[in-house]
Amino acid sequence: MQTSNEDGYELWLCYRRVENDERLAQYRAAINSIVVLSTSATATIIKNELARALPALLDRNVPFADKSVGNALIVGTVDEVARAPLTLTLFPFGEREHTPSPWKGEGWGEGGFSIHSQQIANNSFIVIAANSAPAVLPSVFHFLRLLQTQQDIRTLNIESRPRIRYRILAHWDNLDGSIERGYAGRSLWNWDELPDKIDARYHDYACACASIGINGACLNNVNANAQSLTTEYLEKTAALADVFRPYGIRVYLSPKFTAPVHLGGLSTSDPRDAKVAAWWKQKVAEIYRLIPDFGGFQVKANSEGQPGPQDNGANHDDGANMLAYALAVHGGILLWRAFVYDTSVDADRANCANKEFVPLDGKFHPNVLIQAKNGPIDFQPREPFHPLFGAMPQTPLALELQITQEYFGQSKHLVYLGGMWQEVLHSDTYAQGAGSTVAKIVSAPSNSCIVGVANTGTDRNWCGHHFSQANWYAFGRLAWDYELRADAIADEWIRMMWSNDSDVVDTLKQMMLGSWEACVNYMTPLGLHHLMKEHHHYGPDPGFNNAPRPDWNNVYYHRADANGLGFDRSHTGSNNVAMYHSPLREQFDNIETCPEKYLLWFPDSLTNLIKAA
Ligand code: GCW
Repeated sequence: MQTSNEDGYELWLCYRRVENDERLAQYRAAINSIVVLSTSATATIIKNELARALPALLDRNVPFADKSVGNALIVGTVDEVARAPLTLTLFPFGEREHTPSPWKGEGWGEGGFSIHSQQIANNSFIVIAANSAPAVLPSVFHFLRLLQTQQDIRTLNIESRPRIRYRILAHWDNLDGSIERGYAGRSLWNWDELPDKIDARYHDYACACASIGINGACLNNVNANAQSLTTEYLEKTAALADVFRPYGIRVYLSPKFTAPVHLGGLSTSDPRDAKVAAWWKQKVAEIYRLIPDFGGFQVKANSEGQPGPQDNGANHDDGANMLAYALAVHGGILLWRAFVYDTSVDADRANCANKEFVPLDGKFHPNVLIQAKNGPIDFQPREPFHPLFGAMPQTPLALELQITQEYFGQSKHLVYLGGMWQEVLHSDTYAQGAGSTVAKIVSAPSNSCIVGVANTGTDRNWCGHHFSQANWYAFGRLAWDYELRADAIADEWIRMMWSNDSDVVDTLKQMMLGSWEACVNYMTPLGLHHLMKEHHHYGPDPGFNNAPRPDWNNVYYHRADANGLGFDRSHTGSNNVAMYHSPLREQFDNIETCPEKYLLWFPDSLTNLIKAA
């Protein structure tokens, strides 16, 4: 099927005839037939995708064969390739990586794959060999990407493996079909029709995720509804998990912390209460009976009105460990969000999470990850990295990014976020000396996780705007490999989505690559932040001063008065700078050395300047 993908439905998985004649001839010569060795459920998906892609790209029929005869594409796991009736040699990568992973069950080594060219007699083969069945699908998409972007495939020698183990899309989808901070229609999950009716779109969603290496989806809003844990809803979730499984995607849920009261009829949700722990243990066991590969929970507790352990005088570690314990026996993880800002803890919201969580370092069960947003306030157009990264050396930290453009003009503004995420990932925390980047902390060789708040919905083009798709794409690509550059990701997305024509590529790339900085400049320049209109967060409202608590007011953040503007987080102010390691804390503290982009975020800047003048 060859389409123009004008409505955007096919995302970056649209396959157009290769425009470059020389490349087209090369691809036609290299791929006379396809041999899919896998027999897993994923094999059908792979075959369907190759049957859709290759005839369209090559503009001619490419038959499937049981064994290779001529120049062929061979696809399978390392084991399958080794057993295949072919005289193929196995490549070093396959052998090296085919060792037990550091984790029980699926490890990131199992997510790896290689794509190698081999010459046997007069025949050439392209062998795609993945370390496990779920990894075969992403590896096939990697190969298709080479063709979509018109790369030279004569001598392939590619090895790839994810740098982060859990790569999850978090959907802030409510059970009534609405989406918190969603700008692309309704929720993709039709809870009323599940589990009986399986929308074909669920498959297309999973396929798109698998194509960029995403391996998890948290289905419901972190502002959770206890109903999602009822048997009725778990059966619906199980139906989605069944769809996603062959695509290598596990489902996660956001539980309501007070579910034992709402659903279990208990009088308390205190995590230290044995009856509460027993209720969760049973609930989690029920989930795993229905969904044997359930990923785990993502919890928002004691944050913005959500219940949590502190309501009963317990703390985050009590709550997290109780849930983590219930999940651990089944291999699940617990993502406990650090998005807390109780201003009785500290008047500066940027200080709150560190004050609550740093003292708990080392107290969490091994399957707990503390999940922090990229910055300490709230997904603003520009923030410095969250000082929790580098402050909890004994605890795995997950990085949460927001793909949906809540504070970025939503689905109306073209803002490509790849550059921002690259900046965050490569920020040096100096926690263990130079080179302790956020990326390194997040990808530590224990549990590692990155979460992106999804921008998908029922709009025909999935994301509300074709260009917003690039952010879903960039999240997946960076989650797989944070060493990829944002401009290279934009380049490949444009080629796959729009065209390989150099004018198109150059023009669109220029628009995309300049868009984040432009957004920062027209929305929150020099580190100003939280100026958007309350509730919907679209457009400016710097004068807003009517919120029920001071830190929900915009004037609280910019502090503009007759003397200047900006939030003083220096040692003369909230001393947030002290939460960063040297030399950053000194650098941020001083107006002379603070990077201009944070001038109104950290130092007592303009006030000082004016006083000095
Ligand atoms: O950015 C804020 C959003 C809330 C969101 C919250 C969070 C899900 O405005 O809508 O709630 O962050 O991350 O929990």
